Amino acid sequence: MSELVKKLEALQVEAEAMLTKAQSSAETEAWFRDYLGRKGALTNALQGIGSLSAEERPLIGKVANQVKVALTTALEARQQEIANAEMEAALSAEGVDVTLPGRPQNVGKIHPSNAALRQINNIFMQMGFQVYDAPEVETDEYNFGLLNMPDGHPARDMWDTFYTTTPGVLLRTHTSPGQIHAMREYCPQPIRVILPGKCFRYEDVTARSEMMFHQVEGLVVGKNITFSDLKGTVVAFANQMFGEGRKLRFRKSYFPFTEPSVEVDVDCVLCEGKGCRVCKYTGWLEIMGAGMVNPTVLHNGGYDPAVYSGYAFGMGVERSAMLKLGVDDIRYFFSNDIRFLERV
Ligand code: 2NL
Repeated sequence: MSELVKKLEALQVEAEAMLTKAQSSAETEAWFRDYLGRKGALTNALQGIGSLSAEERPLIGKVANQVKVALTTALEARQQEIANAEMEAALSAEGVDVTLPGRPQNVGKIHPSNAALRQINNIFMQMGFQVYDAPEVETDEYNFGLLNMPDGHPARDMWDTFYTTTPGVLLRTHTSPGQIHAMREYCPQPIRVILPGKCFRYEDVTARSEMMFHQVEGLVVGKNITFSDLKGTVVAFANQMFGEGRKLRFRKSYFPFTEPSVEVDVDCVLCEGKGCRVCKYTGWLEIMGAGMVNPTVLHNGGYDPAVYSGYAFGMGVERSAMLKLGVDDIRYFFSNDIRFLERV
């Protein structure tokens, strides 16, 4: 009997010693199999219990139970230690050092077309112009007919046009049809509007022309509006857009919807008139077309040309941005090259 008790006590000592060597959950599981499992050392040691006398059996049973409880308690304690250690290790391995510097994020930027468009809008809004919004899909009548270009008018060739499959419906080639809408909406009140937006031309895409681009057009209609008003407005605009003290040049030109018509140049912002790549060595940059609204167009808008007069102008937004920034290819604006979008 005392032999079996000694055996059990020795087993406990050994098992406890082995348990301290277990370093992981897997190792404590193996230890459990070795000592407490169905085929473990404790079960093994108790195999001889059947041959013991009825007096001896309860004592051995009691000792065996004490050993089992002691080992089970020790196992739980060891498991807890290991779990804590594993948690510690995981925390220090995955730990976040909040004092490290952050990674810089790419922030979005206003597209250069929209930036230029907003700048132009702001300059005219400060001068009392209202922004008027109009459709990009138009009728032949609004895009050409009411602008003094009836069917077969040779000036229609100035605009290569995207037609839709619906007869008489097209993508506007300029923002001018919106000005007719504005006149018909506001007539007979005086008007001072600008019309920013997309225009479409059926053209080969080159460094100088895209099939979609933005325009800003302005229209002023009232009594006693003169060419001087147009000049004063254009000078004020050019000084804000291209820099104070710009020289301006008005050249005679032709548009079917204005008479007289002019094209406006500023002295080159890059070379200040000396001649460079951007101004093609002329010293001048063309910034807009303009003129006094043709009486036929005033009449089409609902205004009596004997009582009312007006001026109008139009400019390409990407073109203006290219001149200001010295960009030499309009395709950069619409090719989504992040290097361009970030730089300008
Ligand atoms: C250019 C020239 C221009 C207009 C647009 C206009 C509109 C109406 C009546 C009269 Cl409703 N004129 N617009 C006038 C002159 C020039 O644009 O080179 N644009 C890029």
